[in-house]
Amino acid sequence: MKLSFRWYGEDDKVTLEQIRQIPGMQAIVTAVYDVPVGEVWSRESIAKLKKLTEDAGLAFEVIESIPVHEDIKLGKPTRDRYIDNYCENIRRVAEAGIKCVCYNFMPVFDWTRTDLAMPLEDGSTALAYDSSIIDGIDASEMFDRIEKASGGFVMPGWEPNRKAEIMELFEKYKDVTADKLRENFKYFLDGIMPVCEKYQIKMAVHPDDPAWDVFGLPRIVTCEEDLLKIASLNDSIYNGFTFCTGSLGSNLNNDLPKIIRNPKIAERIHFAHIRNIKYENDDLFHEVSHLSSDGNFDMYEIIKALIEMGFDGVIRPDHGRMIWDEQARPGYGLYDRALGVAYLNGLWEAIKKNSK
Ligand code: CS2
Ligand code: MN
Repeated sequence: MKLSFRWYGEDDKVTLEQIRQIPGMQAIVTAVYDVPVGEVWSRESIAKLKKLTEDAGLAFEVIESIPVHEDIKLGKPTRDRYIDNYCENIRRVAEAGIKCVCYNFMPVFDWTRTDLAMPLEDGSTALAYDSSIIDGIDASEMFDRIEKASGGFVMPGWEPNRKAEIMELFEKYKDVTADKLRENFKYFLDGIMPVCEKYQIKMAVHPDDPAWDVFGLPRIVTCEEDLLKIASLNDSIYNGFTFCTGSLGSNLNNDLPKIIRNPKIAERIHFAHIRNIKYENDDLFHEVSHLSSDGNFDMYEIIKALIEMGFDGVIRPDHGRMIWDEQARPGYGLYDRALGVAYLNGLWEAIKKNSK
């Protein structure tokens, strides 16, 4: 495994110097953030990220994400232009040394939460999701809640300037069923895979978060069966997955170690996100520290399954809690994610030594 940390570029409060001091840290996961979705990233922006990362002694290895334009997910005639742009971005990041691109295929929104700073018993705060709230409101109401709760930080997909287009987008998705979305996914994959093969870029689709339909929008990356269907959309091994425990595991019916142990899935796990969540009741889950005993997942079994299946890709801690009075982007502070890395290091070393 190659340990990595997500870094939001020069605006990130967490610095590359801090990241480098985390034990075992090797690589940075980042993206160009100032280009509208669907457009081509400048070579200069990519080169700058690479230089900053490498000057800090870290590897420039994974892009998370190159977002997929809604017209591609909707299957609009304009999608070809956006797929061409996507291919161009793949070429450009590959030329800068990138090996893997994480992305998602969720309509309209990336991860959804009802609370960005839910107080936990120990005084920390964490992101939370309460179905009983979501099930009772529409997207625009949700949008308002997030804007109020974010304390100046923007959640991916919920940028303030998107509010106006949200309801319009909902209208456009009205006739898009899960099967239709999957067809559009195949069209996208068929369009980009030849370029991925040529430039050896492993595409790693991120599971939907939470792993079920929200606000009536279809979601197709939610469980083992979905992953197998995606694998069959395009045979290329470059058509792979980000194994995100917190997202897939939000549906407790998903047995994470079992999914990893499916050889058809394991061979396509190109990137891993590790975090833990805890269900308080049937509706409400919140994020917790990475420790198994703090949440619903058995991290030992998850890491063991990855090791046993020969995972040798890049891995990163996903969201962390806000602890020690840190003020940072929700889910993406330094401290709790760094503690998560320390724990991952421990699990990895112990499992490796025990498996000899
Ligand atoms: C990330 C996702 O913060 C997170 O949960 O794992 O936002 C991820 O970056 C995207 O879904 C990938 O496109
Ligand atoms: Mn994730």
